[in-house]
Amino acid sequence: MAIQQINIPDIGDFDSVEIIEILVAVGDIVAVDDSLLTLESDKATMEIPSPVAGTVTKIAVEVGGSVAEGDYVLDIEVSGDAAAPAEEKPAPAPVAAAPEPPKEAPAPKPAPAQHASVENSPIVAAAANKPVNAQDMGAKSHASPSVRAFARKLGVDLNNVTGTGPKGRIQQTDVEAAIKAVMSGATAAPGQAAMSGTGIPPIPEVDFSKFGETTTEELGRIKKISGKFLHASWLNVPHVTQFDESDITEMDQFRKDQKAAAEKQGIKLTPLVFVMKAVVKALQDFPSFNASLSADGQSIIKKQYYNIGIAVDTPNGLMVPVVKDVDKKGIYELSRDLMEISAKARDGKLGPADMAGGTFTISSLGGIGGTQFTPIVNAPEVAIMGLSKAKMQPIWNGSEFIPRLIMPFSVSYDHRAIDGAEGVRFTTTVGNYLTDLRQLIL
Ligand code: CAO
Repeated sequence: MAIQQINIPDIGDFDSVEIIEILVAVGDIVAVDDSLLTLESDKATMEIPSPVAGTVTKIAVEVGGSVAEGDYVLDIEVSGDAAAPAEEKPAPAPVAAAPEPPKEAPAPKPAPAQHASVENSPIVAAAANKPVNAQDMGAKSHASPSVRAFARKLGVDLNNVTGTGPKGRIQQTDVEAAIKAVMSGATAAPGQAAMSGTGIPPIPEVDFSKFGETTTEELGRIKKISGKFLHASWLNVPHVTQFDESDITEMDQFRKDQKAAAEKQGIKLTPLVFVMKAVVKALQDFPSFNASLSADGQSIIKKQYYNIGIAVDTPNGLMVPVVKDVDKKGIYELSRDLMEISAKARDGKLGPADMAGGTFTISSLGGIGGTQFTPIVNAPEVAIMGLSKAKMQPIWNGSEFIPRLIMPFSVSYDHRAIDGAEGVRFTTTVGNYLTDLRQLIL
């Protein structure tokens, strides 16, 4: 049995290409066209197929090394009849990184080496700066053909997989992690998202105990439920957050003036109820904020009722009960409703009806602190307001600095439903109403 030295075949216009994988080991039995090495240029990857059948007896190269056409890479002890005389074998053209097959079509077999046209391969097209056709786009993901084949077999679109290998190269473990994420529900199903290109790359799993002590606690039931809604909104809604602030000096003075009277009726007046009223007035001015998109995303459904969801921090997690008909209620009634639903939320006594029918949500962290934050839209609503802590600040009135109570706030909105200019007009309007509550009765 003869030992045949295997050299790098014609690989197109490349002087030196990196070896990113050695797919065989000494002692491995290979058949003709079995892949031996994976090479990668900055444009694409290609596998070097074996021109003979036999047993690998020596490997003369290493991962990370570079090779060019004609370079010796390994020895194969050619087995019996299977071995074709080397000179009769056609020069195996490099198989450029195969494009991902269309969903309906069966995975195409790589063209046999002897028929592969170097001129038509994506690697050559890219290298020659020729336009690469749509199918060739699959070559964009850095992955060896064996990893591509693995992904293809499992129906995973490599464009949706994050590579953790050198230079972001996708490895088999990355494909496995992507599948795992889909199976665990962290992302969409492979048939849908992976193939349609809307899947998200998974976050690699890390064994944190390697770095120090850890404890693992299961998330509470509410957190698990709200987490799914938040994640769905984060992924589906193109968010924009508009930051603003409002001078609420007069508003807060009015609130303090009313506080004692309110307390006599068992009511605790906080800035939030005034904000609710100001928001509803602004929603009437800007109906696109009191709306939802239709399921097909082609229409906007504007609501003529004003039910404000209030994010409530409970020991079990975030809950969003809804205060109904805010446009029809006075400050005291709203305060009563707010106290009632937040108590119910904290006691875990909210029913489904208490949380249904919201048209816009307010998340108030003002009682806790913070300067600004980016709330996540409570989809299918299209906008949410975040309130932060009001602080006394020196404001220039044209001739001197005067102390004013300034409340920062933000509004995140679904950019499909609301334009940026409308976004800032809305926040400016809410801010103006809060600065001068008298406008609410105009
Ligand atoms: N700036 C300054 N002070 C504020 C303020 C603001 N924007 N908002 C409230 N305050 C003050 C209140 O006036 C009150 O002070 P006093 O007792 O001196 O009057 C104090 O902060 C506490 O208010 P509160 O939080 O009890 O009442 P609230 O009406 O403002 O809020 C509720 C009610 C249910 C929204 C709130 O208790 C809560 O749960 N907030 C957290 C919401 C949350 O977690 N959001 C995040 C969602 S995303 O993860």
